[in-house]
Amino acid sequence: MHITKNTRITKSVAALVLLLLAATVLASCAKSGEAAANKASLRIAVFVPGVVSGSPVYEMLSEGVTSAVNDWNASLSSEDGVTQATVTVIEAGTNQAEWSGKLTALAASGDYDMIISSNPSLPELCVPLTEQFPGLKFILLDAELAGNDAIATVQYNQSEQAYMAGYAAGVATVSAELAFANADKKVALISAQEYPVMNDIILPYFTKGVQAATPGASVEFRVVGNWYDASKGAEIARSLYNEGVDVILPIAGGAGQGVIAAAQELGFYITWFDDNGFSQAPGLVISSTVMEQKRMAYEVTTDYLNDKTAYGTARTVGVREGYVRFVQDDPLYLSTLPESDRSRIDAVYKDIQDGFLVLGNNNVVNIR
Ligand code: RBF
Repeated sequence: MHITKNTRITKSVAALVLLLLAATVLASCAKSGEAAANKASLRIAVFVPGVVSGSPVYEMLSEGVTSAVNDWNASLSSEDGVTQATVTVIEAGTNQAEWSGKLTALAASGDYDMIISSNPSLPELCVPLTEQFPGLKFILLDAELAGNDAIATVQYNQSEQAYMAGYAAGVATVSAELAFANADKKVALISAQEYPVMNDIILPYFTKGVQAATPGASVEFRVVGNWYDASKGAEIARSLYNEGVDVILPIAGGAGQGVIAAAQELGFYITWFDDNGFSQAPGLVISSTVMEQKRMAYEVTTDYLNDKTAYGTARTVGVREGYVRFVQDDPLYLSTLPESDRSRIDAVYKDIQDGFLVLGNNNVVNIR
């Protein structure tokens, strides 16, 4: 009896325990299944190859992604039961030798479903990771790679961007009204480092723009050696000024701040790149040729959250698509450059907008 009773009790306890266990397992399965389903496309890492501060391309990247995620989360109704999207910005720092290891660690953490980044060196770092970590997606701006079904890229037409920056510099260096324009027809590009897009597109098209505005003008090219050293940037700018350069295009991240400081100290002009830089040195910045990276980062992130990313594709966008823009409406553009100079620059920009001046593939085609 005893034994039977005990056995019965033991049996019912065991059954209860089993039931409870099964319920717990089922519940946790459902929970993790649900979490997995919800999380499957919502954990985003912004991988910054460098540091955000001082680099317009990275500021626009992180701002655009963050605001897309915030808007997406705000749009979710509480009844949706959908996990909110998350975004984490990770700065890889200025030691480029460490980027690959840091990117691999990020992928291996399993904490992210999509990594978004920006600069032309990223595709080759990401391709091996798409094989190692299937399911992980990459969206790369300011980069180009087609044919990998875990990677989508968008590049800007930097032939147009550099040509406009050069044209403005070429006009300014011979301006009759700009106080710091000297008699030498000399401008310069200071780059943080040499890289294929710089050597094959930005410098050549900057030069073409300068010489289209002012035949016979010369373009000096100098390299800082990193994307952060403002005092080196200033030192290079000073020596260029002493050689007769009166307009400089800095593409140097934080080192560009040194070029601005030198312009304020000595009196020369800046043709700015990537974002609107007029307010950096009012009266000395003669132009800003921007890439709409914040809007692009917002749009590609929103597409991703809506499962609309076209992986495997490489998009190129420029002036006519509205993602490369010469800033004409800033009051500082209007007050810094005289009308006679602006009308020359604006006419060339209009030709690009209207499709009469086609820039790219190492060509300048004027079809008027
Ligand atoms: N641009 C920046 O503004 N800041 C950077 O730290 C930066 N790092 C770069 C590193 C590499 C390896 C390469 C290839 C480009 C880098 N760029 C950087 C340049 C950027 O991609 C772009 O060409 C310029 O901003 C001009 O649009």
